[in-house]
Amino acid sequence: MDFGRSALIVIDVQNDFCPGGALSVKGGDEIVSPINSIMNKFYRVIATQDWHPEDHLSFASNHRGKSIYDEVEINGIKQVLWPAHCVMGSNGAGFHPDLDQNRFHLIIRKGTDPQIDSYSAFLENDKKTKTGLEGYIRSNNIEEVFLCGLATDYCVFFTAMDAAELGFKTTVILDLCRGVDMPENNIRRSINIMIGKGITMINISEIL
Ligand code: VGL
Ligand code: ZN
Repeated sequence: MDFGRSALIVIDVQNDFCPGGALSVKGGDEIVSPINSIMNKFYRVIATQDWHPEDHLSFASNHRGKSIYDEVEINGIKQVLWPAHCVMGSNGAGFHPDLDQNRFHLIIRKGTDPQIDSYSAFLENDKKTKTGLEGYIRSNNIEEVFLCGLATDYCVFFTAMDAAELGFKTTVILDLCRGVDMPENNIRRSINIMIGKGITMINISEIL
């Protein structure tokens, strides 16, 4: 495989998405060391952090009478209500302590606006507001992106779909992702939609 001008995008490998965290993803910590082991293959390594203010609209605690995992519609945008997670500056928002941050060229923080969520590292959930990641990638003449991280069926999925839509050759390293799988079979459904979009699915063995 040719990694010429390609970027690895490491999505949300943060304490709150790992076992013991506020929105723990099963096996989230298992991907840390293999992700470290592939970083040096890529021209650029970009990491993202979910980075929410305390009054963020995605927190169930900010909606009277609502429970965790309820779905609501706010300003015409569907929103799953999550336990409070990745509060900016908190330990839960920090990268997993074993993740090799020294190799990051860029860190993108998303979901910082209290009134809008951002699963994708490219566009907020209004599908309009840009995070700046597209500009960085184009400025660096990067044509191909490889994705790994958390969660397969949320932030990895939406980032991959936007990357493909923007015209970048997009590959998901599936065994370096872990998902929420909520609702049931959401991971499988997300993978099928990504494949339908022309996104390539590989495993780490195809990189090492
Ligand atoms: C994520 C739910 C809420 C993710 C972020 O990183 O996949 N999921 N916020
Ligand atoms: Zn979030």
